[in-house]
Amino acid sequence: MSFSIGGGGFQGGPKGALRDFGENVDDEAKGQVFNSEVVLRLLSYLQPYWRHMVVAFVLMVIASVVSVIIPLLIRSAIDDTIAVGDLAGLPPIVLAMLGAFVVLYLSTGGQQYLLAFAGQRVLTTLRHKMTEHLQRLPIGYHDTHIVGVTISRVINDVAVINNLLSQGLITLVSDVMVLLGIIIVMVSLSPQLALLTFTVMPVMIAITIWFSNHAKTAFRQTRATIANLVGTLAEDIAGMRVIQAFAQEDSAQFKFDTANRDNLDAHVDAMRLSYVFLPSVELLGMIATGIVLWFGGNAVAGDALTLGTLVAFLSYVTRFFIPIRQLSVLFTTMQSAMAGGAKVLELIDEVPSVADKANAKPMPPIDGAVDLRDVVFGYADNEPVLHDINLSIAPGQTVALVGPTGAGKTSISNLVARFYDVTSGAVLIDGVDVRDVAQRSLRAQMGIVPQDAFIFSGTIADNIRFGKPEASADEVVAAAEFANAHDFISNLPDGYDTEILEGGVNLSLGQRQLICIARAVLADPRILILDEATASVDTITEALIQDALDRLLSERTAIVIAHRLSTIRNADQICVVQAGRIVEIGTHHELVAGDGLYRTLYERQFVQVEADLA
Ligand code: TTP
Ligand code: MG
Repeated sequence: MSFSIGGGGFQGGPKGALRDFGENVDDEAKGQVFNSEVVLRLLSYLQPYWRHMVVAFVLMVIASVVSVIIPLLIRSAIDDTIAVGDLAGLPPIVLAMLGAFVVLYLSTGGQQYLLAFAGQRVLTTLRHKMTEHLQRLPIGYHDTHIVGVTISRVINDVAVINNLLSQGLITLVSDVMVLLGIIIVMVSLSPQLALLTFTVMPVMIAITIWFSNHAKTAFRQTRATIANLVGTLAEDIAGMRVIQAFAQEDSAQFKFDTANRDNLDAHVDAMRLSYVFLPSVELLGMIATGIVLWFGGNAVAGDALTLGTLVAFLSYVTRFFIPIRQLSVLFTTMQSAMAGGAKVLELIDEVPSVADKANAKPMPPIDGAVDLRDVVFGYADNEPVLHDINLSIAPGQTVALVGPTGAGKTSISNLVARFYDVTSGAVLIDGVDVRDVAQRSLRAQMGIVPQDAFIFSGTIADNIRFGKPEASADEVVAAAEFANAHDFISNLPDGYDTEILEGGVNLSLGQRQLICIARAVLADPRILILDEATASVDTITEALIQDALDRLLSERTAIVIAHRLSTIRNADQICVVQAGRIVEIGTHHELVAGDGLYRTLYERQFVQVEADLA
């Protein structure tokens, strides 16, 4: 179990080992093309850019009108000048067409620019909102959600929403407008030819329905499988050391390949759009053109229709199928966006299980009394892991929690830091129930030195400064000296400015622990929670760490999940935790004098160490 650092509430590493990321596939949204609730809520993010959207809309209307007018200019060029041999009228029409193309060019370009401008900003806002909310969600949320899937929400799902908000909605309106415009003009030019063109519509509708039924599942799967792929990859990279150590590269590769192939299959399915549907629309367009050419040609020969009208009509038939094709592409974009949007909103709506009350006040400066009263707690409902915990710690005392693995020591410390709320009973600090005060004001006065010594990328100084970013260079050095970290840091070529790689891998475990202690020293918390590392370090480092800890613990209330004999011996109280209960409590001498679990543990575990040290 990783732990949080210095009051920030950060998670140590990716979770979800050996979990099947595929669980996600089933709960993707139900393939809706339009979910008004999702769309309305997402649209509200466009609100700050309403001016951009209005201008884009106006440009879109202009572009639609111009594109419907152009074939009419061609018709006029043929019927009014070329066909009657009066070429004097041709230049103005050509000029008008050039003008129309320039207007089309500018309005389309401007519209694209405005949409991209607003869309990218909405994207950034949504990502900001999501990460802000992720930081508010309690550790319990992060412990139970797969890192890769969460990343996929923030990166991929948000991107499909952007497609919808920026391009999709405007395309929808403009395509419908162009389609209506073309239909009106076609009917007014020649009702008979228009009706003939529309004969292909039933086939068109049929294949659209066929396609949408097939694509629905496929597009849902592409979203789910990409989340799965990111999840698998994130876990592989995080667990690379273990994969290589156990020579399980092949099985990890197999697992990844499976996820990769699922994603491929989903995409190939979805690609039906390109290789079946779109050519079909194209074909129908050609058939319609053929029909118009045949009947229209005859009509022109019989003087029932002018040549210009026929040419204009042919141009409309071609254009008629462009918005239809775009609308069907949009249809799939909408499906992805509804699914992605629902997921994004679900994350934003996730109610933190540990939340500040509406009237939560800041925690006053802490003196350091900690009381656990009749505490019962479980991570899952009806599965308590802690029972009837009663523990009273006076300000400045050090309490050591000892006991077998899985007994509930980390869980007790999780409650004191309020990473979780008790099921019943209460945790009081200076007599104040931790649920009545603002979480951050509470944790800002607490320090946590985690078992796995989490180090962020950045310099050593940045890491020491983590809990108190405004600390001066002198303060950082003083904290490092206090923590016995100064010597090793100043021996590094770049000293305090040494860049730490992700996860702190270019530092030894002992060095990382010393830095974490310096971080806690600088933050100077009134209450310190320390999950002592069991990993063995050399005896000199061990002595340095112990010495630093002794000083760190002496000035404040401390709850130590203790493995070091000296920590335990010097503790004011030792709590022996077993199966979620405190079974013994007392000082080292009192407990050794008894014949309970502590004495057994002590004899088995520590006496040998003591003999070694002597
Ligand atoms: P812990 O409180 O983690 O037990 P521990 O800290 O005493 O053990 P160790 O010495 O190995 O660090 O766990 C108590 C029970 O709670 C155990 O059954 C696992 C469960 N648990 C969760 O379900 N979720 C959690 O996040 C944690 C920390 C524990
Ligand atoms: Mg633990």
